Amino acid sequence: MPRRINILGSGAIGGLCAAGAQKSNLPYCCSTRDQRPPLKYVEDMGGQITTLTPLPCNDEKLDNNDLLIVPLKAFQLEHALRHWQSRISPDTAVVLLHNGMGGIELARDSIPHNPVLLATTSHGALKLKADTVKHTGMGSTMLGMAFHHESATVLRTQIQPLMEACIGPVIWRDDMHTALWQKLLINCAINPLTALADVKNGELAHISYRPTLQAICEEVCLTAQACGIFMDADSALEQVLTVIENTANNYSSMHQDIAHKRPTEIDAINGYVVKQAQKKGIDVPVNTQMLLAIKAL
Ligand code: KPL
Repeated sequence: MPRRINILGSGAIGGLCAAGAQKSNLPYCCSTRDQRPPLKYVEDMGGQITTLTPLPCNDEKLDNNDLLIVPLKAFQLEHALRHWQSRISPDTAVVLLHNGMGGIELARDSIPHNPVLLATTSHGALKLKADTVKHTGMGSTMLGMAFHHESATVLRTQIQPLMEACIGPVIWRDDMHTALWQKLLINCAINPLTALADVKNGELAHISYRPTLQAICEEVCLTAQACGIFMDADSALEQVLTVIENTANNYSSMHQDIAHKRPTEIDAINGYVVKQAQKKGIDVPVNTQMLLAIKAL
């Protein structure tokens, strides 16, 4: 009997996870907050619609037969982990799947004994309606341990195939910190610019955006290097351009947050870089400009 997959929230990436679990015939349930309507439909990139039929969620404490996937916004994590702390056993595996940084610290504080994995994805997904998600850009998902756990090897063999089914292809990373910085860089470049200019990701391929994208990449790479993570600005820009191309038809999550007047993840994205840069005495004017401009909206 495979682990039951518990997916939190009703966000677009959670929807992709649910559709993946369903297509692979894995037992899954979706926990939504308050009165929010549950997700019902997920349209794949070929236009085919999966109707979600999750197992009902019950109030039983999760155990080592469960996997808790937390595809929430960075700023929702603290509240969610505090809420779930008492609803999971110390051996329930938890996967945090969010943009930006801060998850490791929160997990260390609130669920220090649990096996916690981090995931970061470059799939594009969009909520078309309260109950409908569309997969708008093919990507991949990096997965690794958030911090040391004695059963890390066993966990990998159990959790990686489940995540592969939910939101594959999955690439296992022993250097998850580097993977997080690489994704952080992509979000620092694409998310604020698409939100400020009110455009789809693909628009950023226009040459007029190149100097800003390049400056963001250089600043993030300098900051990452000062934090002990090697990243090269030229290949970073190439990665950003590849994601722009692969998710051309997607509105970034920050664009959607601004468009729907929701709080954004700017503090965990460009804000995180600005904070780290300040600590290291590095000037990051373009990331600072992005942070202030998004906050001013
Ligand atoms: O992660 C994303 C986001 O929108 O938050 C990208 C990869 C930029 C896709 O839109």
